[in-house]
Amino acid sequence: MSLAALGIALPACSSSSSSPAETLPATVGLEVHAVSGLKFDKTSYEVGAGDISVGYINDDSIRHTLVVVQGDTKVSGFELKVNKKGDIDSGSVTLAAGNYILLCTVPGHQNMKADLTVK
Ligand SMILES: [Cu+2]
Repeated sequence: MSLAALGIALPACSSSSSSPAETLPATVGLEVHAVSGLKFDKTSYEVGAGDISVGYINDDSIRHTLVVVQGDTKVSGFELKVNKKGDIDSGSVTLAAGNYILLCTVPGHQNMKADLTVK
């Protein structure tokens, strides 16, 4: 084992770049794509219970959102938005085991719906 890397000089600041963070976190537990035809890429998703990192990718050309609903109740504090093709949003939501629905809340997109099984 070597500690020789301790002498590396880091740049003092990085004020020049302001590119948006449009990449997925390395450890996404649930990846959902919005695709053309007002739908998600799958009709059902499955993920382990707990703190779930969700990535939402827009493969369509219009704005979409992603919320989680259980019964008639939206899971509070979680909503992802992708405004245009190629947009990526991510966030985390804590879910107990159970059956949920993924929805897009944009008016007219009520067919964007998928089952989410948390186990
Ligand atoms: Cu939508």
